Amino acid sequence: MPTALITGITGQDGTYLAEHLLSVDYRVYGLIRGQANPKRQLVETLLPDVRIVEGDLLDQTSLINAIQRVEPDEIYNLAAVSFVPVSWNQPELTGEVTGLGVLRMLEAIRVVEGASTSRPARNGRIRFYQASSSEMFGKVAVTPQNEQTPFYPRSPYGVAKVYGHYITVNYRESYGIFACSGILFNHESPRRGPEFVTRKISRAAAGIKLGKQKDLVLGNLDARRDWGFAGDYVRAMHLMLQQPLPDDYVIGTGESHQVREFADLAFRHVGLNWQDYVRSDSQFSRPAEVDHLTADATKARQKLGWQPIVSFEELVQMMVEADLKAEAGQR
Ligand code: NDP
Ligand code: GDR
Repeated sequence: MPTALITGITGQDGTYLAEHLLSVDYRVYGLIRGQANPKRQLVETLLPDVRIVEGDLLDQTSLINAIQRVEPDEIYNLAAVSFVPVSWNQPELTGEVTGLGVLRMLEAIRVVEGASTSRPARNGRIRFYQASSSEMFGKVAVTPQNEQTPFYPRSPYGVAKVYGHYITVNYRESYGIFACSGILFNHESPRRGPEFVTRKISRAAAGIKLGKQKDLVLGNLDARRDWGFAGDYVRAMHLMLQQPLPDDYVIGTGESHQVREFADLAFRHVGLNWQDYVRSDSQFSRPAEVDHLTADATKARQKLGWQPIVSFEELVQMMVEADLKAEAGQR
């Protein structure tokens, strides 16, 4: 039975990936930080078969200890400061966790596998997945974006992810570590954090429909994103680590939509006109915006045989339906 270690197990992707790996007979460990992390209970309830191991991306020794204890075949590094606006307010923390945290994971693998510049881990057992991001493309000059598109990050988060991406490539090339970088475009679900725009909209549509919320204030309604379903994207992460050679892959649907289109569909699903409830305010604007992202996932389709199943319309409906149920349950 293969063993996987997932960092970021308490996040959206961590829970879907754990479910997927358990469904294909993995032993799954999740790394949880902090002395009394309130999300630990959420993981224990939602994923009782996941074993917990303690560690923090800020603490090198804890990562070495975790790998020595778990002896994983595969490591999925999903942990990060992942909310883009936070990265302007806490740029140093973002650099430490989202950027240098990747280096610490790779160093932990290198140390445990005993690799050095004179002794590469050519037959290294541990396969590593890094959660890279379409935010690395940022201010794009080319649409759609693929593995060859240059990076132009627009936030401290995007800059930290570029470091994480290149250090992953570098440890692969320097030490022979089986390290892959998945450049994933936005993916959402009913488990998405409420601070991200899609979930903010789906919760508001449900709340307004049920008379629990009056209106919704957003930032830039014109931004375009390539939004897919998180459950589809975690399959791609797993597929990357099953290939004969490590490589980097862009993952996305190839379709982009504006924030206002997401709002339109979500409100229409509950029989309301979004323009009656949504307004835009500069408090949610960003110092530097990423205007438009669209994936060219041809390589993933051809080499991994991966393609998304859930459409944009189905995703919006799934999220609004889940929030209607959640809001009604809280009454
Ligand atoms: P979430 O924000 O939902 O989860 C982030 C996770 O990182 C949480 O489990 C959090 O744990 C953990 N974490 C934060 N700081 C530390 C730390 N110092 N040590 C250990 N763990 C820590 O993110 P998603 O699930 O949405 O995304 C997963 C990864 O994929 C992230 O790296 C994100 O940047 C990247 N990504 C996401 C995309 C998306 O659209 N969702 C697209 C492209 C990339 P805690 O509960 O303790 O805070
Ligand atoms: P993003 O996701 O920054 O793309 O990063 P987010 O949902 O936060 O923003 C998407 C776009 O919507 C615009 N927007 C708003 N965003 C938020 N959060 N709140 C608002 O009120 C609002 N109004 C408009 C934003 O300006 C932006 O253009 C996500 C994260 O998961 C990253 O970790 C990941 O790397 C990328 O997706 C790919």
